Amino acid sequence: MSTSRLPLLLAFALVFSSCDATMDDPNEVRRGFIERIAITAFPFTQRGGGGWDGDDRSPEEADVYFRLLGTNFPALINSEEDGVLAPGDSTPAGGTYVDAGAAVLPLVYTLDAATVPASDLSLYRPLRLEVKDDDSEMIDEDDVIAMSQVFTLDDQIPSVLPDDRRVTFTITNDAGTMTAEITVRYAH
Ligand SMILES: [Ca+2]
Ligand SMILES: [Ca+2]
Ligand SMILES: [Ca+2]
Repeated sequence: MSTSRLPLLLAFALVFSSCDATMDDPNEVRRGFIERIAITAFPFTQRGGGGWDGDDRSPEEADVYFRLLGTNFPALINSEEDGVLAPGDSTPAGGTYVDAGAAVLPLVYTLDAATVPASDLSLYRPLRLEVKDDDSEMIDEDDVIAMSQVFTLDDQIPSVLPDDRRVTFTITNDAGTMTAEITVRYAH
């Protein structure tokens, strides 16, 4: 190789490496798409020890869906109403695990950005995950099983982003009785 070409090759190498750095730079991230929420633990009984349906009928296990809340109502995402898929769902609607106990953990909900537009989120929006028991056939309103601590997607960006920009992080409630893993695909 002629030595006269070396500076040119070095210049190309620098250009390509700086492109890579830009693509993977966490500072370039602007939005996050929530793709998956997996509830890995939640209280199987109410504080007094009773079941979630409280009517002495069996089964008493909770009928679990989630709402993703901003600082104000209404919910940004409601898994019961917003086309969130749970395994076994035959239609895009659904999003509730009926009579969910330890045997079915984790409760996995899959969010498709095409059907759940609200899964595209600003990085700085304060968010909370609310886990609820569906009581649609009863007079009472649905029970709140657990409410997570407030988080933002910006808080969860690692210093080095993986190539596919998918990151899974864990959130919990104050009491530590509910944990959920949230998978986000970060985007520019
Ligand atoms: Ca209930
Ligand atoms: Ca039930
Ligand atoms: Ca219920």
